[in-house]
Amino acid sequence: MLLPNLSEPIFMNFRERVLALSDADQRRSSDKMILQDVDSLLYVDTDVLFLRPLDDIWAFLKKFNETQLAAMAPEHEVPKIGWYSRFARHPFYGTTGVNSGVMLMNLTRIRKQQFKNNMIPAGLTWEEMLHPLYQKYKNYITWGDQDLLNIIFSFNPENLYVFPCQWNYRPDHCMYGSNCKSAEVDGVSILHGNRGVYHDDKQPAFRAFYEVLRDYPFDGNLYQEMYYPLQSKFLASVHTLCGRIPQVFLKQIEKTMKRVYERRVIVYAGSRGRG
Ligand SMILES: [Mn+2]
Repeated sequence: MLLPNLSEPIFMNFRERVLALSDADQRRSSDKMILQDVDSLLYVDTDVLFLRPLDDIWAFLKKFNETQLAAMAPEHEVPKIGWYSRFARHPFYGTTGVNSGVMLMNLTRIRKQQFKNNMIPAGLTWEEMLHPLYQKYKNYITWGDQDLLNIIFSFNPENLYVFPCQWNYRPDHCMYGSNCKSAEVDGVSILHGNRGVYHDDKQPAFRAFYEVLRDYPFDGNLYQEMYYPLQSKFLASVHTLCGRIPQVFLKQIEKTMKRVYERRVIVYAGSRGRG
């Protein structure tokens, strides 16, 4: 099953509701900890595009060891040019921090965990910890929820599973040269068009994906209406470093196309067999 324990997808502003960041939000909400009955969820930004089935990222939940309860990709692959390593004025996870644009959360474990923190020696639950932590750091944080998550997992690194950059692929992974090794091998799995690149002319390779997926008719022909337009838009982006690696961007689309085609052939052969 694609989303165990979720009878239907839930769409809401997770950034505010799951993390309950602002003062106003805290006072207003009588149900502080939401989604009481949800076991696990995938939390994503609105500027994220899936280039392969959702089940594939969901499968990481099963790879968690006993202490892990959330998963994210690093914020950068190169500490020398990463944002946190150069500019952060608060604790962050690892050497480059993590990016919260694509995050898996095991809420059952999160609800049970006592998190280490730098406010009191005893552990605190997620719910008890968030607001005081926000108060403590609000003048030092730049990237909202992501900074708070970095602070939390800097004190509790054993609770985080880090998945490779191909699952949260951003312009930082190619605009100064290709630095996401896992995408070079397997292709981009989830594309994250941060910096507004789906809507401006700075990274035409990213914009190509946004426009082609936006215009794709879901009953359409994958080759003619997705793959071919992507290839031709890529040709127009070779003047950028990201546009010079179409194989990295297109590999998972090719695989998905093949999977869909094979499934159709099997269904067709099956129906003929029964007839
Ligand atoms: Mn984003």
